[in-house]
Amino acid sequence: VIVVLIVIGAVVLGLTLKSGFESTFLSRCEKFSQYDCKELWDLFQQAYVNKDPCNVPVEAYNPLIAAAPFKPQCNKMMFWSKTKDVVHGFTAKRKDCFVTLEDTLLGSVLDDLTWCGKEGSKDTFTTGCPGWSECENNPVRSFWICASAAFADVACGDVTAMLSGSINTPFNPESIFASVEVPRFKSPRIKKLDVVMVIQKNAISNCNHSSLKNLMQALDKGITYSCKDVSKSRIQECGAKPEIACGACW
Ligand code: AVW
Repeated sequence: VIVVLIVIGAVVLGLTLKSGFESTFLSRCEKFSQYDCKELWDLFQQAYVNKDPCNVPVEAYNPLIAAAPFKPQCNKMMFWSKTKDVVHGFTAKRKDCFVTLEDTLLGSVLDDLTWCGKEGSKDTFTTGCPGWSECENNPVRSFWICASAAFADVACGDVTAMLSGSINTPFNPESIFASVEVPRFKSPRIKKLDVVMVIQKNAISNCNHSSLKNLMQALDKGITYSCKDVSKSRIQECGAKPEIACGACW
């Protein structure tokens, strides 16, 4: 009898205990009201669970994104490449100015997480998953490509992108910004792209960098381009001083 009870107990526990990953997903999700987080968790899992972790296509996340679609927020949408910390440090304080993908429900729920499934298992794993470029169709990379595409698809008005002056190729064709987002910027829905080059002491490039010519050429005809070199300290100052108007930050 005791053995039977222990077995039943273990099974019940196994069915009800949430993994740390699921708890993180749900608790981050619940900070946004109006969504059924358990439903989103189920749709999320369906994209990669019980699959070879190198065989999760970008489209696998379409049902998830359809259930929590990105809202167009004209003139406030912020893109970035290799400037994650500066951008999020800023947008966390100035939600009145800009929204990034990582400030939306799905972006914030999955930010900085790693996950994958395994053939023959209904579990979510957080270790032993393929690295970002280990195989193309890995669960993490496919999610960020799918989400970035959907976020760029609804961009409108004047959009902003923060690029890094501390790297050799601020507009890198391999980046999500260049390969997924810029190609979806369409006139007349988008009027203007404002590039902010984040300049630190160690800067090696700025708005004059040749890769930005490629950005200009990649832009849909009809979208105006601008670029400004802005020091990291000025961006931080604007984050710290809500009295500075968004339009006066740089
Ligand atoms: P990024 P993107 N390993 O700074 O233009 C793990 O290069 O590509 O900028 N994760 C990675 C790797 C890697 N090697 N490379 C990229 N990532 C993930 C969404 C990681 O989460 C927004 F809308 C890293 O923080 C931006 O406009 C993120 O991709 C645009 O995509 C960005 O890498 C930035 O993509």
